[in-house]
Amino acid sequence: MASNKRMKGVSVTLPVYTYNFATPLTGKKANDSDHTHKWTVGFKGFHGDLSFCIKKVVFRLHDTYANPVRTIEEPPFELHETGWGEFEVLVKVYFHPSANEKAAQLYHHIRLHPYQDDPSGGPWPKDKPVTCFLYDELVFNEPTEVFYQILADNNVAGSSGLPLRKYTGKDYALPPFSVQMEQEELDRLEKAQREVNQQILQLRQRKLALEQEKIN
Ligand code: SLL
Repeated sequence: MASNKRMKGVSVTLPVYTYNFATPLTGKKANDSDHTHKWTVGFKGFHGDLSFCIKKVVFRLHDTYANPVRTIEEPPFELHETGWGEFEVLVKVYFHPSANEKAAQLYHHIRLHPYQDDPSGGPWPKDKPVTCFLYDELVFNEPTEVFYQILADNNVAGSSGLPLRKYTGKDYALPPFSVQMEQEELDRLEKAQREVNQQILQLRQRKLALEQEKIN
């Protein structure tokens, strides 16, 4: 029978991401206030609906908002707003009491503007949402037996839930993260490490040669 005893040496990682989508306001809405964009900010995992372990998500907006603290108690854990500037949102994730876990704090930078041309080469289309996805992980160190069982029942223990292949479709609302993307990043890091090691070796040899020259 699972209990509230903590599982020594066990750690479970839940990959998650925060996101935002933004589009410029048009027509009357744009003229009636100094707000320039409508946007959505949210929090999700890769294992589908996370309400089995998450009780609520609190988004703390910039102090220029009248009520900066917004609580979302049900999935999708997302919030729709309008505004004029980019800023960092504090995303506080609260777990069900049965999890016996402290709230987790993540940060998401709300992006409103495209900082690059469209991947097709032309300027960013006016009505195309600007998106920002940030990957993060919730790590449960020594979870209670009860919580571990809940995580296992929802396929979290032992699987990252990340899609295997890179996402190449057109749905702007889907995050780009995948096992393939992670592997490509690891390959890039390994290649860079090899190059740096090579340069260190060459510099050492050069230093040695110069020292020899000095002695002779
Ligand atoms: C900036 N550092 O200066 C940022 C702050 C704050 C954005 C951006 C508030 C909307 C409202 C709003 O959009 N704040 O007034 O209700 O760009």
